[in-house]
Amino acid sequence: MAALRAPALLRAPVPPRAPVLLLALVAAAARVPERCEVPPGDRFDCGAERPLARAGCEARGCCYMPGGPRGAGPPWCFFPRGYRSYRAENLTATDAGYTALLRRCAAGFLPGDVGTLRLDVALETRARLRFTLRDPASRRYEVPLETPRAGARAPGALYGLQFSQDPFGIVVYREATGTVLLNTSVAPLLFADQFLQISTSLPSRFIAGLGEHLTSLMLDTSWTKITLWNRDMAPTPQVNLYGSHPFYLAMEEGGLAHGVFLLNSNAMDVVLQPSPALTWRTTGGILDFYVFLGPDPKSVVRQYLDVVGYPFMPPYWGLGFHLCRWGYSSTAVTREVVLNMTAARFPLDVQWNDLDYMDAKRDFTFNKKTFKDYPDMVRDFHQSGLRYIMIVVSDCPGFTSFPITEGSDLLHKGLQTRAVGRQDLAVVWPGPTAFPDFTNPETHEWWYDMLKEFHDQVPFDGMWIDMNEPSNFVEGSQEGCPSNNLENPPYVPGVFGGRLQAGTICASSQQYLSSHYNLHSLYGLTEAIASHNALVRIRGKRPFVISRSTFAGHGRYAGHWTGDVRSDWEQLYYSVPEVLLFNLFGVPLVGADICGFASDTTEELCVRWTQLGAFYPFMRNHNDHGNRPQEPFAFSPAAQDAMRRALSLRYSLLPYLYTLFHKAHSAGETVARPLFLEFPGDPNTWAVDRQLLWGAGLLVTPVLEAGRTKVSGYFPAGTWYSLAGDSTIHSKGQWILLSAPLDTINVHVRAGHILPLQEPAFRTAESRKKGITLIVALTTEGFARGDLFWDDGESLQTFESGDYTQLLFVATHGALLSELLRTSSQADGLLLKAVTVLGVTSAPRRVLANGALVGDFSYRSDTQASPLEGERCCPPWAPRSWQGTVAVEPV
Ligand code: MIG
Repeated sequence: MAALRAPALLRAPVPPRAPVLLLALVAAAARVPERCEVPPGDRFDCGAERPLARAGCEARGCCYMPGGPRGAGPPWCFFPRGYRSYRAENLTATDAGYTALLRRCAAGFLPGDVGTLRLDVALETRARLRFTLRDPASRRYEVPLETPRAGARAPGALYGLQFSQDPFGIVVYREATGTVLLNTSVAPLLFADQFLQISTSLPSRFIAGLGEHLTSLMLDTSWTKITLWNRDMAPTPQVNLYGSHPFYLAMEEGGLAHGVFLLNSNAMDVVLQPSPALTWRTTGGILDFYVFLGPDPKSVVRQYLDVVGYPFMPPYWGLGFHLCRWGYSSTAVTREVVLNMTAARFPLDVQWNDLDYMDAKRDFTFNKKTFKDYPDMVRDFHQSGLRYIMIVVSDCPGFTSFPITEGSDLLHKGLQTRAVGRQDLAVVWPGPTAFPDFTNPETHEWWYDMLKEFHDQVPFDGMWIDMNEPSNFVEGSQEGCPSNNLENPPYVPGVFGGRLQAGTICASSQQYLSSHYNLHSLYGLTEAIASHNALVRIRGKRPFVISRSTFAGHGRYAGHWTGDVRSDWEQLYYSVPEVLLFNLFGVPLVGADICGFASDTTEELCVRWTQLGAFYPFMRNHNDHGNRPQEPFAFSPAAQDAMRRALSLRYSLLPYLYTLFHKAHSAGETVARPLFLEFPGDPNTWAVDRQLLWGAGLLVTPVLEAGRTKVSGYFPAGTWYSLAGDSTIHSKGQWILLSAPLDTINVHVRAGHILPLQEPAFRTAESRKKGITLIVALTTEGFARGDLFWDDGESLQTFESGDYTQLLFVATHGALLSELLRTSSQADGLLLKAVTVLGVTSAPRRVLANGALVGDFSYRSDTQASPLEGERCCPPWAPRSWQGTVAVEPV
């Protein structure tokens, strides 16, 4: 079996390349030295940190060939073949893997160039290897993420390794196929204090990840620069947004997949080029790579989450419908919204307030006039089965703002010593503001105190943490920023605004763990951790935190909404890949503001957005102040009807959704899932990002364009039943045009799956008490399986402590078996009410439940789905006796 080969030391491996574009070159270049004959798509930038003219370029030993737009295509100044930066010495095997010293071959051209590096390779598991490049002579900043500890080298690895000595390079290939997954010898390694660069070849053009950006699911490899540096920025293509996830998943021929994670939180650019190849260019820290070998894409995601953490388990109510807007200006207005929802018979689980509740826009205060009865309002909501969430901006400069003035209460509470920087005077809503430094453990205590004190007055159920990029209304601080290397690094990635301080605080502000320069993109994550932990202590129940800013590993503590999206069709589409990508990043609790946040929505857009939003794992309608109202009740009766249908579809699917969250939490799975995760062997699925799956069994095909009543969707080979049981698709793996009138969203069940559903209600507290219905979607061979995870919906650690119920369902040979794998007290009240079997090809003679005849069943042969529906078929499947059988006997 795939034993690890002893690493071969290769001499300068020049990857063999077809001379595709050589013709053009030869014509232009009688004088081009051979080492500069590099096809444009294979050129790596030698002057990334500043535009060089010929002399400067050649002084670096690089090749200069101007042509094409500067910065948007092949670099004008690029490395020649065989350019020597570092050579490897003393490569030796260790218990964990390998180690070597790398030495600079000649003086580097960057300030702070590091002459000697240490390479450590750890063969951590069969499918995961890690390699780091550090400066052995100085302790540089490393991301404070707890990662699994590496033991001895894992046997039977899926990867093979080769090193090239001079110039240094590392090659990771797949043992089974020989495919090269990573090859850093395609370009020189650079390692200076504030400029670290490493390139690799890619085995295909199908690469997804590197968020957060407004992008299609698969990235464009024709000279795309992707910048990571958390930024308060309304979603716009090609710019850095709120979060940083330096992880990609790449597809290989035959449907195999691997992933790469660079554990680095500094401002960085990632450049994709046509060869295809990828360059990481970061401004600090160390190079700390994980490679995940899959071999299938689902395993890649799990292996990534093994490193950064599995998602937290949300409370059941958090999967219901959330309603918010900026501009619910008083408790009276907020109460009225809830009344309107009830009167119009819309489900609602969580009512939110934006900044409006605050006194002078300061955290942990409320307006004693407009929100005079705020505590009572929240208690009244609780009485009616609602949950309540309000925005907290404190941690962010924005609104989070703590006015820092001499003698202010907050100073007494010790904020000053816990703030980022001196008292870095950012400006946000309340005026001069300081940002709590969540890398300081003391700040977590203080944060808890603040929240606890507020919660004692206003018993909120969850937190919405905003502006935590962190966002600042002035650049750096009111007094500007000092002048130093951190504020003015030799290389500034392609950040929006052109400077690291743009829209945030000074890079050289000091935090407890390191400089803000290093920690910036962790601000939201560290706040999410503090908030998550504080909520656990205050409420003793599962926390619910939604954050705008994120970093790798965020999903372990909180969810994410995609920020200030515009109310238009383009952004409706982009929300699909965003939700899918955040699932790959391990943040399954994600959604966009339904109907759009910025600008006025339209009725049609809002209907379509509500239909799609019913399939966001986190479903919230939120609106900017001043815009046309967009609560479901604000539209025509026909539109309301369509929205009601979408909401009741979601509420009926919640037991299935909840079970998916359990699998994300317990096994590192995704909830909303791109098609390629389930069908990697079908390359037609790889780029599909206008549809999404829930788990393995449910395919959603939304309308994403105006004025359409038809939508085309890709259906991988197999049988797909409409959820309503009125049509069936037998696909060979093809695009299918579906009818999609305005009141309909297409949802298909994949043959082979059993989904647990529940009758909807206006609150999950109610729907949770209703009977369960199973949708059994048979394959043509008559097989299906599924499961249900159930607990009380909000206690902490139910899975970890074994306090849950789990059922397995299998349909085979004309019988549906239900097996109770585990039960807890929480199963009380859980009843199987009905079973619908899709794909029953002939009318049954009789139906038995646990051996007893079921009188009350119906069979429809008029539709291809041939649904068989048994109501009240299963009284024997009462609480503690979920073991049972429904047998369908053919005529
Ligand atoms: O300056 O709290 O993305 O959802 O409504 C804007 C007001 C601050 C930005 C958030 C948005 C929220 C808004 N906030």
